[in-house]
Amino acid sequence: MKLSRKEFLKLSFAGGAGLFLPFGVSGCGGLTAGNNSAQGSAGALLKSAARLPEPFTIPLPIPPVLEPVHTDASAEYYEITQKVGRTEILPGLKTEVWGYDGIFPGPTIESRRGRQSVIRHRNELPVPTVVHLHGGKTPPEHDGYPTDVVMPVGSREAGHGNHGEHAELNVIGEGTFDYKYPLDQAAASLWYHDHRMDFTGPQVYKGLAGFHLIRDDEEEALGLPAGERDVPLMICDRAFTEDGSFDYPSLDPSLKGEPGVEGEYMSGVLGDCILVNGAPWPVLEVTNTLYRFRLLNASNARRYRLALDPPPREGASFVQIGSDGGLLAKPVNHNKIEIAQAERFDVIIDFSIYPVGTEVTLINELGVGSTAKVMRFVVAREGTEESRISPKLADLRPLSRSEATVEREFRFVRGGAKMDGMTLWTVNGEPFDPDRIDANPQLGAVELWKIRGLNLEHPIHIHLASFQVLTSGGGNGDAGPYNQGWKDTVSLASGGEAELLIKFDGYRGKYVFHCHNLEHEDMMMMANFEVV
Ligand SMILES: [Cu+2]
Repeated sequence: MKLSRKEFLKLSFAGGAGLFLPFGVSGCGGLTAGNNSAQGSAGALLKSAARLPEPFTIPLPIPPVLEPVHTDASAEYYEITQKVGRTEILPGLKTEVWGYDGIFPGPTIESRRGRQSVIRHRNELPVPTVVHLHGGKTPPEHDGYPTDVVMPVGSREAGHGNHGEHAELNVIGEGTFDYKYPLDQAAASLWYHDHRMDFTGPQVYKGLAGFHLIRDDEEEALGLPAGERDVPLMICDRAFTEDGSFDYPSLDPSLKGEPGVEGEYMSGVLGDCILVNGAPWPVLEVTNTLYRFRLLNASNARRYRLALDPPPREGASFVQIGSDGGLLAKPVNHNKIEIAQAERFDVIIDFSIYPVGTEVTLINELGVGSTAKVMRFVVAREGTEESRISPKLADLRPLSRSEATVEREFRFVRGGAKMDGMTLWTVNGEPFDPDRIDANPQLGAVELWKIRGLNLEHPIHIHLASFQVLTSGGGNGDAGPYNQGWKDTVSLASGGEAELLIKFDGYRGKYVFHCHNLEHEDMMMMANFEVV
């Protein structure tokens, strides 16, 4: 008899604590696999068999901006087809991607604050998919709840309806679904990606990720770099098989049956090739002016500490103007930026400090060898400065501890629960269960959440509700240098803690919060809250 995941979990936990072994004695090689931490990231390195190109030889691609198919008084309407594409990522080889419109990254969507975007997703992939707009304030039925799947086109006829976990899935679309995003929120760099229950890691790894930028008048009045000088940078790591395919250690590479990865990669899949906008270690020619870069770490498990080599002779390497949730109150200078999975840093680099002809490399101080390099800028020519960095950016009211009406604690830890021989990742010792609600915040309330990560690094993402970091373990009793402004994802160091002031604004309903190490997420490090 083959049990569905849910049945298995019910059985596993029927005995309560009896089956719940302490961390490290769970057998099946769990301890070594669980404690893998490489290059500052939870996970194990997968090495490419294909020949990787010389760094800084391939021009940086910019994902195309999607045109609406039509527009009315309140909304733009878009159409995206999720399908298999073949693209040349490594010179001379073709890589199969599962992409939005068959490309990786997917097309960039640009929306105006307060104007609804309606995006019709058509699923021509061989598996169910779920779209989540990461950072979006979205009603629950459009947020991409992990079991709210869009089935492949024609799946009924083709028998895909017999998908192993189908009984637990809530089919919201047979082939297509219109995701409606009100986008009543400040200008920010959001991204959209797959969120299918148990299979988010491999489906994002195959290419299901793209930018969704929100613009507004307030931001445009600031005179920040625009047009070709406003550049989204999606950074991720991948490994390639000899023929150029993405290499990912799925137990079932068809992604139709058994979820999960080979035991060695339980704590995360790290690749040895760094891609920016889908190109390996690309190069971008710039003028000696200000540029805005929207940094996104779209990796499954890799964290980065970004720096410039050489650093500027004077001034800061990066002037941060925005974070996950949009503009900061005022610019913040950094010489390094630590960015965990799913975080965004909106930064300005001032290339006028470098003589024309200088090559400036974006490096990753947490990487080793091939993963220590990210991309290169070449200051190719003089340019006319048309932008500036305003000393005041956005009205951003800091939340205070006294505003919190409820306090909660969540521990993100590898638990003793096992499934198919794998030790699961858990929240407060519990693996994900769509039917269990761990918090019931009131609509409009501010809550204080104390979160702790044990054993390994965990980037924690909360859907719907943005938050301000009050303290983080890495700071001196404060938020630390990398947690400015409104956030939707916070990086917990191994053994790290953070206090979050979360504003539950927007909509009532059930949403998830989870670790954004996608292998941890797929192995159950996820829980529900319901805004009431
Ligand atoms: Cu994690």
